[in-house]
Amino acid sequence: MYQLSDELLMLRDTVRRLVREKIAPRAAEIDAKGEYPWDIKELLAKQELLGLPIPEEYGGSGAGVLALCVVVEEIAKACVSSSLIPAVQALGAFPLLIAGNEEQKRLFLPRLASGEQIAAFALTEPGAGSDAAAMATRATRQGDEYLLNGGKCFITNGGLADVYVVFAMTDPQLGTRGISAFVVEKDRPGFSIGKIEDKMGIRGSKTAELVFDDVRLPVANLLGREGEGFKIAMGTLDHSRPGIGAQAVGLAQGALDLAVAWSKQRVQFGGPLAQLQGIQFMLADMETQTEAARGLVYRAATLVDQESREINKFSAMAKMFASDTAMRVTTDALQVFGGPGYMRDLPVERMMRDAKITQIYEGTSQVQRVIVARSLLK
Ligand code: COS
Repeated sequence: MYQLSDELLMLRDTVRRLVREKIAPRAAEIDAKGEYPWDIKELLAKQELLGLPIPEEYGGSGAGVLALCVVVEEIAKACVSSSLIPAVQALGAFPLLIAGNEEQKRLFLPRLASGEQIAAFALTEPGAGSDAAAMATRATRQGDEYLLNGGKCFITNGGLADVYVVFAMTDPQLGTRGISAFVVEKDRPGFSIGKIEDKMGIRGSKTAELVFDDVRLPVANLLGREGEGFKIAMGTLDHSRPGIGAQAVGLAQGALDLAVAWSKQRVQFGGPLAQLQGIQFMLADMETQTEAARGLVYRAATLVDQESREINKFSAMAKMFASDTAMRVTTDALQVFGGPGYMRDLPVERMMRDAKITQIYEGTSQVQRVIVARSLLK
């Protein structure tokens, strides 16, 4: 199955301490203000936690996707918004790792690994959500350049990122084989940021619309070959979905820990809630589901690190099972708290709001089921 090495256990302990001392005390404020936590991004960069899946030759630590998952899980136990910082840095780096040429890797990856620059991954459009191939953004070749027109929506780090990996149609006649991937730097003329979203959860993470109006891109900004964009996007998601699974596991564990502590301390009917079998059964189910989700997430991450051919199915199963678990466990944790849990004074309502997005972004739970079923039936 999976096993955390001594190095990963040490990494987990270091991050656990960092989260307890520096991140957990900021979580409620980050959510309430809805502001990107620049201080925490700097902290994670200083601890060299933004380049975990990037090989050492490109400035990262080369620790891999299982290491990324361990880190994301620990941060998400206390603050999901902050856990997005390493997760989305990886999401933006994966297309470069998968399809970038040597020059592109050397140009972009070291600055992402160090945190000097922030990355974003731009696939979704108003008319292309689950059906990612239905995108309308066009890139038209003109001599040594591409002219990019259209827009993207719901882009994490939109407006904050320095480097965007953008997917666009280069030949609409070819469907998924007519999509190409480009690196778009933030200061390209014609590139602007549209609406900034006001979200239910992950409020410390910025989500924005991107607008491309005759943006000129040199051919050197094409990732892979023309027409390979859809495979690059799907391959990227196969690499990144365990990270969302890890975020969901962290959320579930964080909420469960709070529910256990509350059940021992809260007195009703003459004794602690924990004496009631109705509560005990809920806690037992939450623990079992969380541990099962963790097993699947670590397994998927290990397979990604091993460059297994099975990552498509395992990443989908891990993300689906863990995010559905996070939604159930945070909902039940709030139920254990009762009325006080519904109030903004306690973190459990934030966790329930934050859990919802894990069932939606990087492919809905329904899309993950499509992927698993296709891999069984092909
Ligand atoms: N890795 C590499 N190639 C892949 C792939 C993967 N994981 N998945 C599909 N492909 C290839 C297929 O092999 C096929 O190639 P050929 O043209 O050579 O046959 C091509 O891509 C098209 O694949 P498919 O027919 O499966 O594409 P669909 O349009 O049916 O899309 C789903 C499949 C629904 C799975 C896809 O659109 C998806 O994942 N949607 C969710 C997108 C998402 O996660 N959005 C969130 C935004 S990112 S935060």
